[in-house]
Amino acid sequence: MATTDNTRQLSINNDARAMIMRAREEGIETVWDRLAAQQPQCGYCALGVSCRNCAMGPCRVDPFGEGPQKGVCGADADIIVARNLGRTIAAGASAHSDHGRDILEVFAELAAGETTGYELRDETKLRNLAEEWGIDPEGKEPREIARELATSMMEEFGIVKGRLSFADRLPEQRTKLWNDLGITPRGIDRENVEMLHRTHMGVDNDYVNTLLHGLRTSLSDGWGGSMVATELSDVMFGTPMPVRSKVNLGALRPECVNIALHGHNPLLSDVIMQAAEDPELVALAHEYGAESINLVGLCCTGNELQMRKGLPMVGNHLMQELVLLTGALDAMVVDYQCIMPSVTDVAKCFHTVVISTADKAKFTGATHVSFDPHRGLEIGKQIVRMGVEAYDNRNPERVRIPEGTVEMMAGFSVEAILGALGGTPEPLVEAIKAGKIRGAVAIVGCNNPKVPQDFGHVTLAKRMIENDILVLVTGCSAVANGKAGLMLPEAAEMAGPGLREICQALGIPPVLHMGSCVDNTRILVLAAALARFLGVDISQLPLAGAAPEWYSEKAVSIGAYVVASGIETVLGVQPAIFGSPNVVKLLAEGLDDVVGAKFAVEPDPEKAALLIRRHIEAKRKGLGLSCLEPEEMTAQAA
Ligand code: BF8
Ligand code: SF4
Repeated sequence: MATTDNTRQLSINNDARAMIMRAREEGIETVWDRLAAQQPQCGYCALGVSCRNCAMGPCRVDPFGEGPQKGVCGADADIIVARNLGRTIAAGASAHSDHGRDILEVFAELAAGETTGYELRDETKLRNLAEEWGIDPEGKEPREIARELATSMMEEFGIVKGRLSFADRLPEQRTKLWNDLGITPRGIDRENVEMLHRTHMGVDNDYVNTLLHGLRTSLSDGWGGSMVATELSDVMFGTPMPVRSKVNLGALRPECVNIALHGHNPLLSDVIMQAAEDPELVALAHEYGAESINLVGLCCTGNELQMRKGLPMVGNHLMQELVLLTGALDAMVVDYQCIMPSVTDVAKCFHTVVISTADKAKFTGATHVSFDPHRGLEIGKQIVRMGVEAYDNRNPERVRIPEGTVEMMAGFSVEAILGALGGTPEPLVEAIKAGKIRGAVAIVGCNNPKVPQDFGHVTLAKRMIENDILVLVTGCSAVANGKAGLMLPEAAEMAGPGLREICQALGIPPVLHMGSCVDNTRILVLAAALARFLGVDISQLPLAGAAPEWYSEKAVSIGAYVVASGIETVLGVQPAIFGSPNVVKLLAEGLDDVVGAKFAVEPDPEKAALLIRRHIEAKRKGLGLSCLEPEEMTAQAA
């Protein structure tokens, strides 16, 4: 296999490039090799005009107008594209909401006193949530409140209530808009199931109607399942507060047992963190000659633990194979979502054990330890023990850990941000009014091997802060910006004068880590709080969203609920919709008249930055605030 160094086109991260080179030297296949082997990828699928929803097909519509224009059933490009997009949203929303349900079930079992290793760590948040949900917490024990809250939340997954309580957090303008459009989500599972129904052959054959339900489905995630996940995780594991941490492969320690926690759900990883401190297991690690047990995070499970406990991160999505290539990882513990099936193949080339833990997410080549919250701590210890034992098989001669880590801060929950501002959004609003902060952008989502890893996230974030736009990050974007050194208070030096002044006064970075991907709901909550404070709709605020390197169905759901909540969103990777000019027109133009926000697709982060700046200035103008005119802004930094 060739070992020429073209890795700059694959990642902007030195650690990643070093490990890609090692993979090539050793003939170990990675995601980039498989992407190359897939070329050319199917053009029909890329445009969204292929359908295999029934056995009369599969069908495809010819985008050049020469071949068939309808599937066997008569569905045209509009219907096929809308149905495919609808199913993509439903899959993403289901992933998030099923994660939320898993948290809720353990929360209910905790309330019933049936779990080990879990506590109600944030009682204030529990009481606040109870009140918000119409439960009187007065004179009740925390567990009793939790029981009532759990029941009430479970009712919102189905059709018992017909409404989502968290939607009460919206400004009234948005509530009315959703009601008028008929897109207020009625139940978390219900909207997803209905999307599968609607996209069965011969049900919803009106692409506009299908896409409106797509918005409702995504809202059942953002204001439903994901929000349940975030809020209950805070109650059980603690509401994040600013914390120092670090990132990069250098977080692996050659002298220690290294265990990576990968996936999305904090339920098991939190108890694993407790288990890793168990004196017996630490003693066992010593027996094997290791100094201690070192836990590191990957992807959003890592984000959850970094946000609450400062756990060091080894990387984001595209690092999951590369961390194995260090030869220093003894165990990779996975729960679910975004875990490439290939990790077990790469692990086989080393001594690393891959331990799957969710019964709904098994991996060929992994050892499965079934997670059971009733025996949480016991299972946590069992898993840590497996990691310690695997350390004994490590070949020190094969260990190659790139040196150094980058310091970063995490922990910016809404509570933490408002806390830093003195308990009210007013100082932030005043800074925006005065133009010191022009607005804010949420940069979220994944890595995608079609984009040089982290390039989109970091370039966009830099342009934003240089131009006094506060950046909020979650998911893999947070990890990317952490690696780039943008998530320390010192990074305020890189910001424009206004944002720099505010960050320095508050001692915060210009790029704020708000958590995992389900924690995008924190951004919704913050946006809604700002809008309510100002007495305006969310769509009037100088805000934008961006997903420069997205790959996942979950990211499509996120994009849709962000737009449906009134925040314009720029995607860096083309979604599979371009086979239907009508769908494109609806999403990129028409939606603006309907929900006050729309999508844009812009692969070049410099151009995306300009788009966002212009959008933010236009929103400022709408609010009667000082603003720059479009011609005053160029594609370069101010
Ligand atoms: O939920 S950003 S690659 S790890 S999907 Fe996955 Fe995308 Fe990363 Fe987290 Ni979110
Ligand atoms: Fe073809 Fe229609 Fe069946 Fe899709 S639903 S596979 S377009 S016949």
